[in-house]
Amino acid sequence: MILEELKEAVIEGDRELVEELCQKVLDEKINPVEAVENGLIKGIEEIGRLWTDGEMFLPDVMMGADALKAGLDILGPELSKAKAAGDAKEGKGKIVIGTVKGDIHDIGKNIVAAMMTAAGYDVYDIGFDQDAAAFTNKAEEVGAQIIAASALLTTTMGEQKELVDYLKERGLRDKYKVIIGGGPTTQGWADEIGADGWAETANDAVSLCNKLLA
Ligand code: B12
Repeated sequence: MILEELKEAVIEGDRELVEELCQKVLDEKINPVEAVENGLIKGIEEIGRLWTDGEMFLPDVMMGADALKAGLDILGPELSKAKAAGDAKEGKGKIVIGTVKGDIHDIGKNIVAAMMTAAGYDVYDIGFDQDAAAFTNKAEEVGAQIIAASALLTTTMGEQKELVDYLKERGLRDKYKVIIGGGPTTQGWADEIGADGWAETANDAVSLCNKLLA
């Protein structure tokens, strides 16, 4: 099964094989959303487990992440097309997304951004290691409705609170819906810091945006 092969290729950190398999996904018209969720993500999740258990080391984790990203480069644009044929409407709203200051994890953020784009949102991705001012300035510049902040480390999730506080201090809090996500975050954390929403997966992130802007 190609999805299982994709997962294994990510775990092996075999970039060329991941690219080859992703091309095959497109050629054989396999649903790219499925390939991302049940192939690429499953692979990096397994890497996370192996790393935690001390069965894999940082260089191999990095190779796996690189292989996944190469696959996402191929499938990302197709996610948009796959959905565009369905229910997506153009110009649903503008979303600024990024990973918070001190945090370089951007795989989850990239997947969320791709799904949001696929759903018809205009997505402005400011990248990783971005402080509250960077999120805010971009949102002001493009006239966004939603600011989405990703954090993967317990040591950086506090930056999500910084963002909410930063907006409050500048009298901008009511102007934007702030949503958060990433490994260590929860709905409870979102409530605690006064964010407008939290989601566990990229699909749920899209549903959350739809709900917030309805
Ligand atoms: C890949 C990876 C890396 C790669 C990152 C590559 C990259 N470009 O992103 C590399 C090797 C560089 C790396 C580095 C580090 N990492 Co790392 N890394 C991971 C790993 C294995 C996978 C993360 C991932 O991509 N998951 C797959 C994606 C799809 O899932 P996700 O990010 O959670 O995103 C999904 C949802 O959360 C949600 N979502 C995500 N963002 C958002 C945003 C919004 C708004 C919403 C609504 C939803 C949403 O949707 C996504 C799709 O479904 C995790 C293990 C794990 N269990 O998560 C560790 C992990 C996150 N890393 C960890 C650590 C400790 C580090 C380092 C500090 C290690 C070190 N000693 O140097 C450094 C950090 C450097 C830094 N300053 O950021 C720890 C964090 C522990 C903690 N609780 O704080 C983890 C949990 C591993 C572990 N068990 O110890 N890492």
